[in-house]
Amino acid sequence: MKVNPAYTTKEAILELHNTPLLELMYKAATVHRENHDPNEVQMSSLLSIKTGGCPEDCGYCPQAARYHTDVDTHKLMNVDTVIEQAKNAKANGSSRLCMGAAWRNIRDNRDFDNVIEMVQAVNNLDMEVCCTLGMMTDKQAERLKNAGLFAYNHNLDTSEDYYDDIISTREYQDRLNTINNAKNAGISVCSGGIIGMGESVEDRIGLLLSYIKMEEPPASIPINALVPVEGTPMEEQKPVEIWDMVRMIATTRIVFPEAIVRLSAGRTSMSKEGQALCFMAGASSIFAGDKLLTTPNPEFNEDQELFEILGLRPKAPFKEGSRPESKPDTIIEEKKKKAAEREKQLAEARKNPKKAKPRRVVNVK
Ligand code: SAM
Ligand code: DTB
Ligand code: SF4
Repeated sequence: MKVNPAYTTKEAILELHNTPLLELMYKAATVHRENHDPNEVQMSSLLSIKTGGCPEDCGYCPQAARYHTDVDTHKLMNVDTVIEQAKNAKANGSSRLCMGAAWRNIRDNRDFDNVIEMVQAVNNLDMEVCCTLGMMTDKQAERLKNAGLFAYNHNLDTSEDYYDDIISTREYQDRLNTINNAKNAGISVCSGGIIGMGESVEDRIGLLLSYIKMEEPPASIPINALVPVEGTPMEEQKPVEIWDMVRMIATTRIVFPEAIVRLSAGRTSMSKEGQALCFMAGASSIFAGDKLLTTPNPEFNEDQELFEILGLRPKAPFKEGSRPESKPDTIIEEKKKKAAEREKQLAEARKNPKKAKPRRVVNVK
């Protein structure tokens, strides 16, 4: 994804960000039209496949176990429920499904095998599959890619300078490593941030600078407005002003002309007019459905109305890159083979109890 050569330094981006608003929007709308169809907006659905009980301390997050929020903890969803939810999302116009887990990192266990099966199944529904599962190694990224994962979401959230004020249980560099692992496996990177956490404008620009420094900036950049949740350290944060959101979206659009800029969390506090300004400023995707991961999102009907008023069309899947092939997963296949062998041996033992190998008796003295 290209970086706009006119805006690669902190000073230049800061000046751009602080341009009179209508001028900034005009610039962003122009860049948007040169690179995207302004009447197309991708609808992407979120699904929390494992909710709450997370060991991390991200100050904004209602799913961190250490904060006392109303979030109910759930273990991993089963594959059939995910398929049902994905079909629903697709029927309602979503071309992408983003599955989120409240994990610090992916672990190589049965749960991850199940996620692999979810990715295969949703990819087979002809939807872009995105996952956000916390930190990920290069091998895990390869397994997900092989299963048909289209994108991996892993946010830097804010500037490197402000990061330590928000999270202490993992480093900025850990996040950069995960993003790199996704990229190296050939997975499209989705990474962005949150505004309204008490950061300065310089921090917002600092987030963009972190992406500029990358060999390959993300194909997708979600801009979230903080959803202040009771029980989290950020419960008292003032709601983000729509003007701040528009400025951040417009600046991101101009700096990364080709990326998909996503108008993400926080839409329930925005008017239709405010959201229209965000689309004008270059946002080309929303999260659809009445729930984000754990917090509310506008109702389906409200978004339908918004699309109708503005003459927007939902975007088809795989307009940026072809659908990955879902290949069999060698680890799951190997486990299935072993289980089948065990089953065969047990069946034989039941048929010929005499021939069956005697069980080893351990003498206990
Ligand atoms: N546990 C994984 C991780 O942190 O990478 C994936 C799930 S996590 C909930 C995904 C992203 O949601 C976070 O990086 C953050 O940017 C966003 N998020 C979480 N809580 C939020 C809130 N209250 N308001 C806005 N965005 C939020
Ligand atoms: C992103 O940047 N925003 C989405 C998605 N990526 C995973 C998540 C927003 C979560 C908002 C808080 C919640 O609902 O728990
Ligand atoms: Fe856990 Fe992700 Fe929430 Fe941080 S943002 S507490 S890692 S679920």
